[in-house]
Amino acid sequence: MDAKMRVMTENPLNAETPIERLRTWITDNEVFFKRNQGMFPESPVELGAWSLSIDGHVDKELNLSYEDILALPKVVVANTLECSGNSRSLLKDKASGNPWTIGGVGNAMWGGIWLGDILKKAGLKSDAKHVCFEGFDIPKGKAQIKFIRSIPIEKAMDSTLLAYEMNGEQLPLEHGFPLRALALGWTGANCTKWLIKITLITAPVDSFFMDKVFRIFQKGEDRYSGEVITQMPVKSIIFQPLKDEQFQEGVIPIRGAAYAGEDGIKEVVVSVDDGQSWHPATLIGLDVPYAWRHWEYLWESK
Ligand SMILES: Nc1nc2c(c(=O)[nH]1)N[C@H]1C(S)=C(S)[C@@H](COP(=O)(O)O)O[C@H]1N2
Ligand SMILES: [Mo]
Repeated sequence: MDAKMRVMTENPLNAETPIERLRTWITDNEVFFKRNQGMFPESPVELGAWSLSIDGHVDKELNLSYEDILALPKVVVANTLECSGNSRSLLKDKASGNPWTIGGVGNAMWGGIWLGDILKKAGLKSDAKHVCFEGFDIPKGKAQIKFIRSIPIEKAMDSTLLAYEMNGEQLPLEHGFPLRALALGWTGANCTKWLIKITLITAPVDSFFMDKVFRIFQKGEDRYSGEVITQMPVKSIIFQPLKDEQFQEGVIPIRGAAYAGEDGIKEVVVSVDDGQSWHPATLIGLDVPYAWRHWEYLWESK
């Protein structure tokens, strides 16, 4: 792994992208943020020994080899992925968890197949309402709690990818080799890595990672009563200048990326006086579904 990543924990590996490396529209694989609840194998699984099973409320159970997956129509799509804990360390109210600054997000081109294509092959029973994903990473700690989560059938049929390539390379080990889910525009927790099993179920899965975490709730509230985190809400990060960087008076470039999950970005405004006045930024670079939009504001300071 690139030594320049900011490693928060080693076992399991949790590391954020150095801020300067967020400045390209595509985030390089070697510095793309890595977020793990459990331990993944130190070396890649033998592809011959790997398969993906699809079971539960389907007409026909499937067991697909890596070759079967490669034989399906390939798509390559952009997707900005963010951990829902990103920017946590910048909150005024302290929140527990990995102390992300703004590097828990990245944008990549992902190659793979539509999950909907496989689900159509399996045939959905009429009561199949949620799609549950299981990876083969090993839970950490005594509790042995696996990272198990599900997404609604509509999202699974409409815009969820099973990816085996990341930025033109084979999906890296840390990012879920050989296959991961990507619910496009939804937070990282909806994108299970190291997939081995997909189960069609009738309601959201009853699991620790569905019920106790990745929900929106306030301090002191019952976690289970909170809404499950799905799409990424609108947000912008600033990756230039860096925090505490000093300038002479003159033109100071302010640059960042804005993203809104399944929605596009229409405009970005910037304030350099604590919100008293706002200035339109220029949107730059590619404008592609599910990908962040880069922007720039040239601040003429005096
Ligand atoms: N199997 C498995 N999938 C997982 C996780 C995990 O711990 N195990 N972590 C999730 C979380 S919380 C995030 S933010 C993303 C991070 O993806 P990345 O490490 O490829 O950036 O993976 C998700 N998928
Ligand atoms: Mo996450």
